[in-house]
Amino acid sequence: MFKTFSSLVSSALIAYTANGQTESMATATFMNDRNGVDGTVTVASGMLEISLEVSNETLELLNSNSADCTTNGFKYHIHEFYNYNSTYDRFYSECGGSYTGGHWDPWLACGSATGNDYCLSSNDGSCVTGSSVLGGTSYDCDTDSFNSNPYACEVGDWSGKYGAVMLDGNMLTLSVSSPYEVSAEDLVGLSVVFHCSNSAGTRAFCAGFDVTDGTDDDRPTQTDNNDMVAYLNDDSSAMVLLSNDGTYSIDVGLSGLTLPTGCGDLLVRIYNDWTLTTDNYATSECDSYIGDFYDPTVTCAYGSDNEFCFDNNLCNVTNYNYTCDFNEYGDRFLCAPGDLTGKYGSISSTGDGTLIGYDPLMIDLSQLADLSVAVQCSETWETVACGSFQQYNTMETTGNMNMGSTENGGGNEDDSAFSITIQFGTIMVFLFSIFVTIF
Ligand SMILES: [Cu+2]
Repeated sequence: MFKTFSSLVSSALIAYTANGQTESMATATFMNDRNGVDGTVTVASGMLEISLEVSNETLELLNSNSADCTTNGFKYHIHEFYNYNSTYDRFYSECGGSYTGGHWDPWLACGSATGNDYCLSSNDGSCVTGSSVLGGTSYDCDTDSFNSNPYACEVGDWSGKYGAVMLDGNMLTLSVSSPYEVSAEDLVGLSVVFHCSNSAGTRAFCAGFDVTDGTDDDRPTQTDNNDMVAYLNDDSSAMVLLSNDGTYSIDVGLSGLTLPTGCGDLLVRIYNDWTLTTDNYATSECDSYIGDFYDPTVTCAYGSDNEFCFDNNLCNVTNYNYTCDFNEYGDRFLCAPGDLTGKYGSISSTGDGTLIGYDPLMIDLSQLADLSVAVQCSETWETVACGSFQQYNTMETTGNMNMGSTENGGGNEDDSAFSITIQFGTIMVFLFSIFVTIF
């Protein structure tokens, strides 16, 4: 069973690599002879690195024009665009709103400088208040709130998420990473803007991003989070398993499901409740157990009861349409984190009922503890199976170890035999090495 799973996962990873989705590198380049700022801001494989040297003349200019510009370091954000013919670095008013826009905020966290038109702060006709996922009405993004809920921060509010970058002599140096960070390709056409840390937040310097071939480094994993699983049948052979390394393995247990006529393909989506106390799965009456669609980034996808959604229209804008194009960099942030089908594809009702792969923007698994998953008909929205999320325990002995394979489960004997074989092999290697040492 272990072999089956690992070979499935590695073939999924190979497929992911073969899809041309290996990480590139985005670089914003600052050249000393332009504005006295020299170095780069780079993004690759979920890592953000800043290495800039600011000349004495430039520091004096910044501080003489804006009191306390550099005392508490610089703030820095991804801005929506770079309205120039080149990505060269610029200074002061050349970094203004007409050239760089507001903060890039596809998850609708809605800080005061957001560029997202659906934020109340940016547009009269709009409605979304700051960091609404935390339940309040004002923007709340610092390192702590980002660590507790990544959807609380504007994706582009780097200094909110990681803290201001402080001058060390003339150097600004930073290296941080997160599984929720942008990929290089998300930054095509976007810019980085550094601001004074004074209350005015004066725009100091900026540059556009260039995207080039990068590394094959792995993206960061959700190291502090447990793998989460929702079982969908009584022998736990059907499950939705989301892992902290970004891999997923889904088996809806197709042979055990009774599909209504006209069901169409099957959708897999995350819901925000579980009220069935007697069991952790169901194949009927699901709609009374699962609550509403889990929608932390205010997408207003089908079933969302987010307070800013009105019959699936965000802020009651009638021509709003939820779109999820997960293969399109930048746009992939518009997919609801719980729209597994939107991200991974639907499941054919005539196939084997499984989906496995790698998600470079895996949902924050720490949010799933009280949540559930639903398997639904794409044509009728009927829910044909559901289950509640729990921590996935790889050592558990009650459920079987069938991980999305179409083979039969019930592999406990196999597993113990496998483990005994390993231990026997280890002992033999140990004895052999003693033998070699002696003779
Ligand atoms: Cu900014």
